[in-house]
Amino acid sequence: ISEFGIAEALQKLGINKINEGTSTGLHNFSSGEILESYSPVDGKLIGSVKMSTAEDYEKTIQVATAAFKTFRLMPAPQRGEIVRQFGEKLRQNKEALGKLVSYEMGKSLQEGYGEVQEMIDICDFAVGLSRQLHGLTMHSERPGHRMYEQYHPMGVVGIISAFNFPVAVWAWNTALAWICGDVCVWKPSEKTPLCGIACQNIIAEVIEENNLPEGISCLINGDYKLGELMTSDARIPLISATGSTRMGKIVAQAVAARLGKSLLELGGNNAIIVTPDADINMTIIGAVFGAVGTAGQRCTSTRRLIIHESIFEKVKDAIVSAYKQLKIGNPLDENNHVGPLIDKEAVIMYAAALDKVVAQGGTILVEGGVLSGEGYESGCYVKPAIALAQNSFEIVQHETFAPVLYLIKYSGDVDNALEYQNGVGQGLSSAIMTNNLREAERFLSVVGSDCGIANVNIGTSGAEIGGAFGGEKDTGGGRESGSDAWKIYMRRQTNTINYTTSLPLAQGIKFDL
Ligand code: UN1
Repeated sequence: ISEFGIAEALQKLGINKINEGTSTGLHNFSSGEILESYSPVDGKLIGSVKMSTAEDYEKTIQVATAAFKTFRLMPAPQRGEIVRQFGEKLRQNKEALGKLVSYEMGKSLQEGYGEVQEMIDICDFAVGLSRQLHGLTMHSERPGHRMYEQYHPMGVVGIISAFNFPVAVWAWNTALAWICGDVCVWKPSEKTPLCGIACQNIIAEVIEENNLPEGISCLINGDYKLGELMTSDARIPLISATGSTRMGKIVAQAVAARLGKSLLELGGNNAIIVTPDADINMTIIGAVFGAVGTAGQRCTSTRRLIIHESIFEKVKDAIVSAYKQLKIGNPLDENNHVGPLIDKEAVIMYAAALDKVVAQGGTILVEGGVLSGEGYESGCYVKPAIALAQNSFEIVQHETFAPVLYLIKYSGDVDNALEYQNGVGQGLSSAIMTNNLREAERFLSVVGSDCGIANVNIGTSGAEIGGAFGGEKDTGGGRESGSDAWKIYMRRQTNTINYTTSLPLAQGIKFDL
């Protein structure tokens, strides 16, 4: 471990052997059971976290609710200054946090650093936005009246995040929520609890240095039961949840039952359409990174390549030979392309998907398998696999969170490819590889991709923070990060002001007393 500087990283981030899983920024406490975090990289215990009980949760929500009462009074640009300082701390901790992300989650070191970079980027974005929380002004139909809208802070934002982006997704939500004047309560994935502790330690410094109300950033740790406390809690007006479609449906129903708002970022089943006019070299780079990056555990990972029959053999041969170059191993070693899956459960799902695609009529083009022996002791390393499949196979319709890529052949024009592309439950990310303007525009048009993200000559993963991130259908419909995604963190108020001495009614209604 020491050769990768993990021990130093843990020390820099204030991670102990046993950590309190509940934090209100200035106080850390917890009375629950111990959750151990093992690295998928080498199978070793990294550290433990004491989980939050229902009582710990209750204390936390009370502190958060109280913090909101003062934090909402701070002018938005001053809140932006707090986020700016948080971004600075992230810059100072980029190496340590990136290493922890890589070691606890298993993504490559470059991707670990990239994730921290996304946090820094969203902080910068939020700082500028803190002076731009604009509402519109409208022309009133009544003389001597003025109409406008304003956005007010909403309250406590509950964040439930997934293991695959253990730090960035939290930052996308918090950086925006904070400039909007909200306070946050975060439940990270049970699979990456130490990343949560590290982030909370970083923001706690900013809270302390600025004498901010304790509770603007809270951390809780626990399983789905803690999530249920959050989703059913009317003191949390917005729940932002990232994870599986199955989890999202449970969250959405619980939040809707109390008429709360939810922001859902759920599964993807992302495809790249490769047309006869595609640049094959670009296609291969985009497809391979999309399919094997983060070991296929991004919600934007490329799961399907929909290839025109006229170039099918050429693309197939090129991608099969590219897969032969892939080095699988310790993700902290920058010579490796593919790290481990998150845990053994994920390995079982990966293996089951490969069995299923064969049982359902598919053909394996690049053999999968679980690796064993030196360097693979954790049992979480698998070979990225490729199968020839039909879009209609049940397994192809399903999001398998692993490096399994399906090649699907289409004939005729791009509309046939679009039918496959859109013919799945999920609607997160999509891409077309083509130099043909007509095909590209068709793909982006109203009859084109039905996804929240549609790219031309770029793969499906690796979105920048400046755009709104999210998707339709089973992906849940939420948008976070850039563009105007901030609006969901605020409540909109329409104001009409009458500066005359009479009271005319709208719609010309007469009401004489
Ligand atoms: C996710 O997988 O949950 O587009 C988010 C990307 C990243 C975010 C992925 N910026 O791949």
